[in-house]
Amino acid sequence: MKSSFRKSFLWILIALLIVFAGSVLFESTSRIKQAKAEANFLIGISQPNLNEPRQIVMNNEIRKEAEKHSNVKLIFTDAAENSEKQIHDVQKLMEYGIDLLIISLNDSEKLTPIVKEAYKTIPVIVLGRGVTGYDYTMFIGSDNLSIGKIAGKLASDLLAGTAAEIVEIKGAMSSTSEEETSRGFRDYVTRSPSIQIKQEIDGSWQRDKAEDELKRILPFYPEVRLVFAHSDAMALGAYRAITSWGLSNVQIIGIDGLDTVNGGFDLVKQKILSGSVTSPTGGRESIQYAIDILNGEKVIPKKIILRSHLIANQHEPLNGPDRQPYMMKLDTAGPDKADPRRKIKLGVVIVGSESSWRAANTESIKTAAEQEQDIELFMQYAEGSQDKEIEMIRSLIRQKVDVIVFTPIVETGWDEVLEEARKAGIPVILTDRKVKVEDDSLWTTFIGSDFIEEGRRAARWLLERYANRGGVTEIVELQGTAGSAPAIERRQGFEEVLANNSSFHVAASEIGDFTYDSGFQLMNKVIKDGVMPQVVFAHNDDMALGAIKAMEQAGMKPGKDIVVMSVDATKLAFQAMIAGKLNLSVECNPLLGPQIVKAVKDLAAAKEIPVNIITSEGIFSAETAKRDIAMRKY
Ligand code: GYE
Repeated sequence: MKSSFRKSFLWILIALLIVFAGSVLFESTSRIKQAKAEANFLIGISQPNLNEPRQIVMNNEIRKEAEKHSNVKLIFTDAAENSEKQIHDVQKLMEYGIDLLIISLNDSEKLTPIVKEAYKTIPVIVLGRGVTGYDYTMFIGSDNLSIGKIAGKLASDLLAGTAAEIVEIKGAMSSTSEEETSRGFRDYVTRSPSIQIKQEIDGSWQRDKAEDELKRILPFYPEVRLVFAHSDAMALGAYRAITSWGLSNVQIIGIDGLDTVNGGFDLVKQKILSGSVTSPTGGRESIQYAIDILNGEKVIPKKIILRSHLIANQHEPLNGPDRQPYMMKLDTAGPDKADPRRKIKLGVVIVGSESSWRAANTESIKTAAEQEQDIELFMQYAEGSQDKEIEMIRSLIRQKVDVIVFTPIVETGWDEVLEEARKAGIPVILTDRKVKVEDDSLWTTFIGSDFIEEGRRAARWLLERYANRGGVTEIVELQGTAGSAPAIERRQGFEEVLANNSSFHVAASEIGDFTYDSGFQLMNKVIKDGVMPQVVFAHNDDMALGAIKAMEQAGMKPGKDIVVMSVDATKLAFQAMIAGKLNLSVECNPLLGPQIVKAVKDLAAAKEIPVNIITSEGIFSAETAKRDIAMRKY
């Protein structure tokens, strides 16, 4: 009797549980369906966890920004630090029919496949840690190298001249982003021979683990004067370890700078930390770009890197002078600039006639600026001379323009003139090419391409097609202008991918200047030197076309018995691919005008803009050139 009663009770319990579970599922699904019905846009946000303050602040920023749009509804998921669960969360969000996915990855490698899968049907914005490859709509992150440099500069200032030992607390011992932060930090502190980084410890992003690990090693390093922790949570753990040993003269620097209880902002104000470097979450920006993407906005960058700032007691608050380089002073530099109807005086210094890419780039900037009623354009052409560029920038400073946009022909030699622009309170936007300067706050943002990735793409295409051709494939590389970012970085990316493959050998690497003539002359020289390459890799289309001419004059069949690859993907390149003379052109998008104008107007509106805005690009081969040329805009 008892057992049958127990059995029927169990069956009733199971039935009730099923009904309850069903009603919950029905309720949540119907709520989701209702949300989708109400909203024009349903955005899913997949978080790796909600126990890191950073992720909570990210969600709060997302909610706050989304509240500005009544037609947007959000669904948040929390993977509780479990990658398998995060994969399931994304699958569930897709089943709910979200229109766009925003994801902060628990583990880049494990989550890349599901991001790639989602990207096949909806736009995907990746926040923070990157995925491998480029199968997503947009990446928003911060610059770990720059964060490390800012922390390293503060450490050097704090320890100036003293013999000191440093302990570094990392969130993970073998992650790319962590290595970049460390590299930036060392870039500064290793300049002082009296400063030594004695030990790296793994705090696994956790406050308590950082405390325990530091407590364990402190007795062995009595000369420790500074701890650099890669998160404020771990920095607080370090503080607890230091105070538990009764040490008083050890300074602590953290990262994140969140304005939350026990966040970096709070800990610096309490003088628990000597400084913290902000690492913006990108939550606000992710919704701003999500709306643009869902509204079909054409100009969507592939990557934006948000600027980091130092929060430290001896520095002015964030809206003090160290913010000035990023914020245009439209309303403060004198009576004529106080007039809200006044136009933005935009000074532009361009390389000048160089290549068909350059012509398209110049036209894009000119057209975009001239279309704006509230922009007065001052455009100057430097004809390939750095000295002329510097002189033109100085003339724009004398004319008191509001913002300067320029393409640095080469990477170095800009510190002095950029310092003059900063002193004049004029923000500088770099377009197309980057600079190498001592203080990166001398420029406000870089808008252009990822040249290293362009070089990698050319090499990956070559590997995919010719890795098994047998023997060694001899390559001739025609480099762009010596010292220019595209030449340096395309070569870096190309050689990085081929580095471990003995089937490919760069037989000759000649330095050109991105012009047709230099391609023609260099290829003639290579042929006269008796080098018989199977592959020619030119850093841009114009040099490739010049080299093709030289090869044809020498009786060769470029594109057939010699593989010819280049970068830019200009219309001339498509015509050469259709004619069977060029095999591949990696896209380098010159149409930067709209993004430059957007950045200028954001600056004028006193908005902080990303430190890097990287354009979206692909690769184009001869096989599909006839189809693709119809869509080309340059
Ligand atoms: O590839 C080339 C131009 O700086 C990315 O310069 C640009 C390069 C481009 O002359 O065609």
